Amino acid sequence: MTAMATLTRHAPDNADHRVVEWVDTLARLTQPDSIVWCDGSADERQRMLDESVAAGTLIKLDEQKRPNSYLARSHPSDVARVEARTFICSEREDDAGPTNNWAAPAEMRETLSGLFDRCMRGRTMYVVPFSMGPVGSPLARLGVQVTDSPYVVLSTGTMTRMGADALAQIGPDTEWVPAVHSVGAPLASGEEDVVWPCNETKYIVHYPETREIWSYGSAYGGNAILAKKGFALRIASKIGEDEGWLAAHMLLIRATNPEGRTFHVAAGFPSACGKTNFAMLRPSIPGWTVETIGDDIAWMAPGPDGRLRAINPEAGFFGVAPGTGHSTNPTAIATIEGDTIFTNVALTDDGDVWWEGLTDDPPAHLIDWQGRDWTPESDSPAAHPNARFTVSAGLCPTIADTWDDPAGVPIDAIVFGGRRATNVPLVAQARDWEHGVYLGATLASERTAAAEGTLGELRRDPFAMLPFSGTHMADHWRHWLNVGEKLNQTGAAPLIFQVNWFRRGENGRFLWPGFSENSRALAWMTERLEGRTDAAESPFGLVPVDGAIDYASAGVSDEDWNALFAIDPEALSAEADDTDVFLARMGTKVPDAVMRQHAAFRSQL
Ligand code: OXD
Ligand code: MN
Repeated sequence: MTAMATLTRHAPDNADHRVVEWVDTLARLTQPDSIVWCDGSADERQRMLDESVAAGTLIKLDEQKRPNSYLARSHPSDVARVEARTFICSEREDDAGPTNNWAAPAEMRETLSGLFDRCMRGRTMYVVPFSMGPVGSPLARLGVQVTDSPYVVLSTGTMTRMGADALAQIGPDTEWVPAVHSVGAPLASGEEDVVWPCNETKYIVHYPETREIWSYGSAYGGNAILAKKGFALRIASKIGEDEGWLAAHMLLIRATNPEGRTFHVAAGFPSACGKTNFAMLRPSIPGWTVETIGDDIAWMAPGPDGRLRAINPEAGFFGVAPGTGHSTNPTAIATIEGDTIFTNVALTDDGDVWWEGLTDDPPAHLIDWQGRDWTPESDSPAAHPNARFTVSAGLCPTIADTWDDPAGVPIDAIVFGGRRATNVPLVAQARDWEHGVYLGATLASERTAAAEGTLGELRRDPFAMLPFSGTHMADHWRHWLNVGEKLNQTGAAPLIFQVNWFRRGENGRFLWPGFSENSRALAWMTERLEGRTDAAESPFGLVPVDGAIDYASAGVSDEDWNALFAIDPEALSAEADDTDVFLARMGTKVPDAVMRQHAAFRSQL
């Protein structure tokens, strides 16, 4: 028997032969010391947690303060997604579009074969089968990741339905996404490992046509948990385009009004716009509840009844810790009381975790995310700004009982929101689906705090998908238009809205308190869905009429309320000019409908 045959003997008996052969080929290329097929069991997880503690990759937190929880500290060079090293290798460059890094697939394959050659020497290759979406759901999809990082296995175990049940779904005719990951740090015989192996050279590569992902050099978040941004957004956006459904960078919530009527809302925000806070919103309006279905990604497909139905393809939250606090997001704080892996947060002297924004006052002494002594006088933050918690969605106290319904939930409204200091009103309803696609296509955040009455530099983030689309952005827009057309045939298309919690007044002061008070905008959207309130025309669409939103109860003055909806023709005209440049950059594929909507926006100024 050959050495390799010895290795692959560990494949479960029911593993599809294509998966086994694929693992075999990768093992020959990367030459790990051993191969472990993960079954997703609690025993396996505990064993890997214990091994990671022994290896120093994880630090066990105090069992009383933070039961069954761990802290990881990454290498200081491996702390976030690396967009500049993320590639969409479609056959034609024009199918990746101007917002993606493109490389010719054949050339990239050659580069990667070189990098992956013997890259797992001295390490274990884990085979990690997973389902995105409830196992067996018609909306779910399957994948298998191989990785040489136990931390990535543990993270994928939380973020997906991982293990034997997923593997059992893969039969001879099942489509599954192969995802190959290595930290790129082979160990010579007898060489001691470091706590966070990685490589300065990084490649996060997607082949949309063949639905493959290859990632090298990083063990951090979206670079390495390939089920998340790589599969559920980049590859899924291409699958969705081919099959007629939508992969969206959107949270999912269920809102219930005082009469008990429920509404399902999908909302897309660029990274760092308070998405997790909105997914776990505690409404300030009496009688309302909001429950969480997902905090980051939604897969939405026209259902048998003609309505758009959505699942959260993930099973956990990979949330940004800094800024998540008892006052800003008590639900997230309750979710991570235990059973959580923290990465790059600070360690307290009593074995718990801390980060900027967790409490108003920092502890007197901490060990910072790089393992150094820290006091409030230190000149760098205790937690890395992109420090994370990884936790099961089921532990969220506001999780909806339908969050893992295999049939998904029917979507009533779709919301887009950016971080805008100027121009964009608190809330507006798109006039129709086509207008909504225009609002999504031109979504932006303002890079710098703008002086009053001027426009800051706009960072366009169309559909909040800028770093996550596996296709040409203009093709993404056309696809949304097509899906809308189909939904409109049965009159069942969700309404589309735009929100902005971040408009500023003089001295850069926020005009809207945000957080719980955002429920007032949400309630207005549901009243529009029910036809209970009128709306007024504005260049951004339909906005609330006087008296439709009780802003006084949110502590907002009449003056600030008016400023939240103020129209400054000069600044709007500058914005329209910026949009011209942006649309020109997107090239000739921009759908006529988007150009038509842009002309209509301009004509209203
Ligand atoms: C995320 C992101 O981590 O959008 O979810 O960057
Ligand atoms: Mn995200």
